[in-house]
Amino acid sequence: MLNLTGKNALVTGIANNRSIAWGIAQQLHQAGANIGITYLPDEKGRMEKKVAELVEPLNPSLFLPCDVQNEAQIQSTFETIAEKWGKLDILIHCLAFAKKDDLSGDFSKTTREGFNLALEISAYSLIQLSGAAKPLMTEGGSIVTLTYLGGVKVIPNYNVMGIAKAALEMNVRYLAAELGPQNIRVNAISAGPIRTLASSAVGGILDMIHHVEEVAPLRRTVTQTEVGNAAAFLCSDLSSGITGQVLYVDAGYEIMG
Ligand code: 0WD
Repeated sequence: MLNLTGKNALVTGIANNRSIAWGIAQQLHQAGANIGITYLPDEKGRMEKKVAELVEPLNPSLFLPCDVQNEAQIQSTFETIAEKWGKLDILIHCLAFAKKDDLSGDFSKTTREGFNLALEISAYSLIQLSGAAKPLMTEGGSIVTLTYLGGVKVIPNYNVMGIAKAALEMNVRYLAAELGPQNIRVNAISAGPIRTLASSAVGGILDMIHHVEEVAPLRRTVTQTEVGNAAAFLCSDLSSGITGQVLYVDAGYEIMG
């Protein structure tokens, strides 16, 4: 049975009730995990308030600001985990960012600044967070990140984020190779398109969703809960032999020609 009792799980990337990370946090909680949440802080504290209200039913034992562009905040997050939890078992990396201008139009117009920003937040951050998690995963662990088919195939308008996802998927393999001897597994879920704040920045996302509904074997898109269930599996002992993989949770769309 899928049981995460006694596991400490840090979930990043909850912005609102549509966030994939919210679907994941709920399923980890339901499986019995002790939950810690990080949020992206803003100057007026709006995000903190909004996310705090949303996650209250999960009774998180840690609730911390963590902007992955801020080294000090990352360090402080993991210092708090060391102090309050002692060990970490599960890390959910569920965040990405690119400027809206870089998510439509000509890919060749991507600026150096836009490229660096997208790659830093969406791909480098997995290296940073995994590096910080490594010494705390003293009983082994599971790291799960979120990727998209646009990192493997050209999807209209996904542009620079496709490059970031390609880098992210390769990060998964290199991290899995390094951390495997410590029984830390690293995997990605490649989710089908879901309407969220982040995906609404991608030009033509609704067309893509309709296309998936017509073409995918299951003739529909997937839900945050379905992604959450797959994440819970990847975080549990049921997947103990799986690392360095990209698991498609996309109603089968990826296999279609
Ligand atoms: O169709 C989709 N929605 C898919 C999303 C299909 C396949 C994959 N994904 C991926 C995304 O690329 C991302 O990696 O899933 C992950 C989660 O995205 P989401 O749930 O679609 O989007 P959202 O609810 O917006 O959560 C992403 C969050 C940010 O939200 P906003 O919209 O405020 O940028 O990532 C967080 C933030 O909470 N985030 C950061 N967290 C820490 N530091 C940072 C940062 N610098 N920047 C963004």
